[in-house]
Amino acid sequence: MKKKLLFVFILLFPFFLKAEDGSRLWLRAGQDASATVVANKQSPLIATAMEELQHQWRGGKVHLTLRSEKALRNLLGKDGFRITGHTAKEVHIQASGETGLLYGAYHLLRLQETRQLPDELNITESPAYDLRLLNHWDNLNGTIERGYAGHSLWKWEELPHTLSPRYKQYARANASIGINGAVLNNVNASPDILRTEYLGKVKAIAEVFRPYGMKVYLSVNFASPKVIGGLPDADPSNPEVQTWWKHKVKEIYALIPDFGGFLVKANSEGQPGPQDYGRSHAEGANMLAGALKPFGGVVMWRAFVYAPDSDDRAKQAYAEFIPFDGRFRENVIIQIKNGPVDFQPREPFNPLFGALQSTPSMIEFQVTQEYLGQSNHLVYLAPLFKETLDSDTYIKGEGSTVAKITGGALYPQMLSAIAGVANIGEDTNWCGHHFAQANWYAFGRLAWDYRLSSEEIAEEWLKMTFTTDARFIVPVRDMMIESREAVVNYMMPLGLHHLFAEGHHYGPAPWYDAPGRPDWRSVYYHQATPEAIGFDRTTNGSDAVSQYNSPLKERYNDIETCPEVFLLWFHRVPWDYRMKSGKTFWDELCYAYDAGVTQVRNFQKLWDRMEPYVDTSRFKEVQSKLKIQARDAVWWKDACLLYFQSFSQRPIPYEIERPVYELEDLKKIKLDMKHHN
Ligand code: GCW
Repeated sequence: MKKKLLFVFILLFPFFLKAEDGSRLWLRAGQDASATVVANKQSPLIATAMEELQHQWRGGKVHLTLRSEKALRNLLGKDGFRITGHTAKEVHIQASGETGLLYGAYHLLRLQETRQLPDELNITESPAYDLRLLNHWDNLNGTIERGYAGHSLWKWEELPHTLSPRYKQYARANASIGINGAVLNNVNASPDILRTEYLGKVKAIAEVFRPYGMKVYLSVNFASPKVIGGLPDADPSNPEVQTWWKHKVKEIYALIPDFGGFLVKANSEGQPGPQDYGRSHAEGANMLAGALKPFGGVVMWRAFVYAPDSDDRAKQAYAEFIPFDGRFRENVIIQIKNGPVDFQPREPFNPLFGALQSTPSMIEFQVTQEYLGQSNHLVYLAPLFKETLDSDTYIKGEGSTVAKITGGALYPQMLSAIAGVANIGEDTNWCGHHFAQANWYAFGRLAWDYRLSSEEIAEEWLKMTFTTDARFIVPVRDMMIESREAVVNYMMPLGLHHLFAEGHHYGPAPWYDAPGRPDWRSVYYHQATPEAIGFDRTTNGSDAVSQYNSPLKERYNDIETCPEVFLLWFHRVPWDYRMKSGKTFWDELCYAYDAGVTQVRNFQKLWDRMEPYVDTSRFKEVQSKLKIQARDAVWWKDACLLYFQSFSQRPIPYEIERPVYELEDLKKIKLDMKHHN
């Protein structure tokens, strides 16, 4: 009888998995351990490390040792650590900075939770980038630009007196993956953030972050001295303007001694900047850098600039910034989006990487999925991030990857940095989609070590977020890895880009051709005609290829050697062009869209088989998001193929699924989502 009961219990066990809401992220370890932890120094930061280990570590006694030897400091930097000893007996974490001890503690716990702990420990780690930052595009009114997980975490109206418990949970989650700073507000910045009243609120957040090694940064509006300072202008060569910034920076550091610095979007998409006064990006950035320098702050100056009158948006950041290479102060870093246009499902890397040689550059990724199905589509972004990081710029011969350049391994930079536009909001599960948490996680892990593979990161995350059961891990990991190619296939394969509906950037509108800026219309990007499709960026066209170093420029310039994934990015391709597969271009395009739909359908089937391993609520939530994704994939496929067919005048290959929508109906869809361009 007893045996029988046990059998029934085991059989039913998976269905008793406790409902989970995703609020604990990847930090679901039991808090009931009682480890012995000792440290050779006491401080709030070390106390965080000790507390985490005491409650979660199930091995032997842990010694945290802060050491001051120069050799160790050179080896590990301030954030690196060494872990030695024996898991079950005694473990030693050593570092030359307090943050190193904290990261060492989280590393040890991660090995425990992912069941990767060896008996003998001998680990040395130090991060690839000094500054590993999230950029929040959060507005002071609580909305988030391109945020798909609810309102902002920052409750400006109740700060500084009321501190939401989520500030601490947020800092802890970041620290656990090595993220060490956050820009709190939108790059389309309200000048109000610099008012004394708001700085007091920022200070309160900084105090919650500090014991987790997280610094705060702010986006600033270049016109602030005029708007809130009452000056007649914000001209960087005006001594009054310079003095205003100096005083403002002094005020900030008096409140927040470890304040990180400023992020600036200037003369971009209507934001004010030095060009309003005939001054250059360098003059603008240097003025702010001068004010921050005495306090050790940095200026992250964005290179996301494009004007409507250029013949090719993709060329502009390079054209505007290269003339100023070497003219920026040493605490300025140019923050460059991964691709030359705008966070598309696939872009070649931004040619500014590997072209700016005397100015530090940093990479900006978008973790929030503005152009990748937002919080409805399961798209794991590590493969996208790695594609850019691993891209070879050839600036110093083969192997000059974007990662090495931005990480400071090719030319010396005072600081190296990497930023990800956050996908975090006040939703219970933080990111809107349970699997979007993996993108926050992957960003942090790659900022720490870009050599980690997408697979390793997915496995770590899955084990901590769901279960360590291999029957779940292996297939779901493979689905995650495939998901990035899937979204490229059903949205914009073969080098297509920016076919999005205006404003919300969610659904397809390849037909979009309304008056207004040409570079905000889809037809600008695909240029389909009855003869061909694609943007000619070759030496015969806009010549964007020449912004890349040899041998890339030659490779991209020749339609025969251009990687097919970038074909329409660089070339106009006749509909009957023969692809490597032997198919015509038109057929290849149809098959790619169809493959994307099939991939999502397979994700649905796979997920349903995973039901025994996942608690009911998360299982169902992911299941219903996959349904939306499958419907959207068909919507994308039909919209793009039916529309492009009106140019190609060729049949959709008979083996593939027939369209189920009418083009005219799809053109009428207007989603009620409020966003500008
Ligand atoms: O991707 C585009 C977005 C804008 C954003 C801009 C930028 C913050 O559509 O919403 O503005 O990029 O990065 O500045």
